[in-house]
Amino acid sequence: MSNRRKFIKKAALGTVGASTAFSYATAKSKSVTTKKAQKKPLVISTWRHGLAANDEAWTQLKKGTPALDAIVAGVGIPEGDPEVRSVGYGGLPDREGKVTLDACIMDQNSDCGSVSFLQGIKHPIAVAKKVLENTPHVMLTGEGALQFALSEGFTEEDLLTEKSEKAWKKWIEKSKYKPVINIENHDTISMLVLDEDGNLSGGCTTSGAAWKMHGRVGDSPIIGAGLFLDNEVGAAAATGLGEAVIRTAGSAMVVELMRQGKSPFEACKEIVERIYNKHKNHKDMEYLQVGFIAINKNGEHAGYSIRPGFNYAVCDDEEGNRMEPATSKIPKKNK
Ligand code: SD4
Repeated sequence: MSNRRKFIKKAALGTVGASTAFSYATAKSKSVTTKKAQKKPLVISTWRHGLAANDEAWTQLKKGTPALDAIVAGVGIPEGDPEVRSVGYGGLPDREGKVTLDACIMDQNSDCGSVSFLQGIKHPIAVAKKVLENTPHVMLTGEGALQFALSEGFTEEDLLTEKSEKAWKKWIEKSKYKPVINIENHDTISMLVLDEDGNLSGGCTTSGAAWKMHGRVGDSPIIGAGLFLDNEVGAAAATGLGEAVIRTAGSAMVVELMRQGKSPFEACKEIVERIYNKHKNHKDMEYLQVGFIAINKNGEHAGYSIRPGFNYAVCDDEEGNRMEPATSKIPKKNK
């Protein structure tokens, strides 16, 4: 059986965790640990749609495709899937019924590219990579990002599916902005890769918060907020309420704590707790969800969120492609 088919089979059978092949770096119990992959490469992605993204990225990496291209191909799967309502085509629109997309990508040399408030282009992550490669800049936004994409050969198309339009029309009946945790607002795909050579890279792509104001940009295209890595240390990425992640420079802080010697688990936990504490009396607290994933140079990885419900997909040679639960600050029963 080919490696790819083995992975698909394993994923379908739900081959999750629980192997002695993992060691637990800061272990007290399995639920509070950073997990260590035995071999490179390693790919981790936020949420269940991370499984399909990992599968594609993994196939590419195994063919010798460079990590950034593997990321573009991997997260391109949920971007192109109309059933994934929080990323790319089929993503839920803003309050004016416009699908606006944010994405960024970063490589081992700290080179990065980003697009924000981009409309009409199905694969913003691919445009972000072109920004990295073909411009002297890091970020392009709105109309300028669209013009750049078109000049690079991307095609403009309508990204609002019938289903998403219907959902928007229902929403405008009441027009109340109160994101539903883990459903409307928190399914950005972020992918982190430790490649065969031990180098780190990452990408992040989203249609952002559903029913946001027109022009709103979240954390996902902002290097240091939605995604950050330092090839000497580790990589981190966020999902959840972008405003809270931007206020705290979330992903950059997770990487900085790993630089100071914290494990991915400890680093994610500390920043989630900081965000929680900073928002205790904030109007956003009622629906605040933020989750981070992180990996370090040794292939240790972890996920941690404010509220339960967050999980991430992990793919390595030892155990294939499977979901791992993230630990949450607020226990399940208090959800
Ligand atoms: C944002 N962090 O735009 C993103 C939301 C998210 O699926 O995770 N969406 O705030």
